[in-house]
Amino acid sequence: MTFESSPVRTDWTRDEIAALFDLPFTELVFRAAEVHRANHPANQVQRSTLLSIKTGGCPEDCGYCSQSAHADTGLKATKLMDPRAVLQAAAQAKDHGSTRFCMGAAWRNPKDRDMPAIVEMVKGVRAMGMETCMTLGMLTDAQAKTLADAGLDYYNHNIDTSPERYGEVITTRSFEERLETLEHVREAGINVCCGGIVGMGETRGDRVGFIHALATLPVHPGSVPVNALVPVKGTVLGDMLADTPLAMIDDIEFVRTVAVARITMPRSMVRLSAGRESMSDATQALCFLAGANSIFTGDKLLTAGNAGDDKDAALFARLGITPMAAECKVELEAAE
Ligand code: SAM
Ligand code: DTB
Ligand code: SF4
Repeated sequence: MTFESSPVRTDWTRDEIAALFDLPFTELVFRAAEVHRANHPANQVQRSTLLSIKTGGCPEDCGYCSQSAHADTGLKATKLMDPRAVLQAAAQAKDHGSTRFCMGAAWRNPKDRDMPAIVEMVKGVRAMGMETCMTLGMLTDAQAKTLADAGLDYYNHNIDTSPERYGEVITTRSFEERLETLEHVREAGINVCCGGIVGMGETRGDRVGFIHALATLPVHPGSVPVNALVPVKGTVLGDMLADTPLAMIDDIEFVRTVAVARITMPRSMVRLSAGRESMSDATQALCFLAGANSIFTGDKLLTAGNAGDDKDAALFARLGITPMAAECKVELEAAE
């Protein structure tokens, strides 16, 4: 398959991005759909599966996260899983049609003593023919190289929100530290997966700043997860939303965010991520029209619920969407 690819720009200005957000809704979605079709197969959606390989007790204070030790969510902390159990879960995900397995640990950063088990997981999942992704917190350049040598395909590390809002959501690490880890990952030759969360009570200006930060990275992330906040009781932001339900993101504004991500980062996979469980089929359909072309499958994300395979199979059938094969990415790269 060949595509008439859109030019990839990393010099977007905030004004240009704000102007996209301001377009009449159908005009914005139409433009995003055009960019999507010029760069990706229109009715194919990639499926990735998540596994929490080390849950809870995290020293970071991310205001949205059920796994932060600063939150009071009642979540039980666990140790790092045995690689054999991880490989069993990956085999099950593959049986269910997933092509990428994403392993997440509730760490500020991995300790060097954890790396051998992590490397075993990456090698094992890769040997099954699935793409691998890890999200383990901050990495040194040496740790990024170790992961690259193990064959890791993607590393997820989100900027989460605009640089100016960041300090209100997380105080234990800085936006700049996020960028440093992304640089280590890029320099090690691992594909970057980087996005964030909307619906945290941020302003439109923060959403502009969030997309601007992603679209002006030296290289666009290969995958851009757009999460809608899953409000968890006992977290700062979950409790804030329970008190002020009006702060919850409206579906149309969520679709606008997806559309602007698609237009500004034409070649990236835009992933409709957390929060899908509480979205209507119609909203998800609008997201796919606006250029989202990847989802998380299975009935669990890391700790929160997800739509589940049966619901997703029904949604795909209803919309005439087919699952994207892993090779598709290779075709896209070859078309460049
Ligand atoms: N500890 C690692 C880190 O922060 O980089 C990896 C795991 S962390 C759970 C991965 C991402 O999940 C976060 O950056 C955030 O964007 C997303 N996330 C976490 N909790 C969420 C929630 N309640 N709703 C939506 N997205 C969430
Ligand atoms: C991402 O941006 N979203 C995924 C993945 N990267 C690791 C995680 C979503 C987590 C949702 C809340 C939970 O399951 O605890
Ligand atoms: Fe820890 Fe990641 Fe949750 Fe932040 S998002 S508290 S770093 S697990």
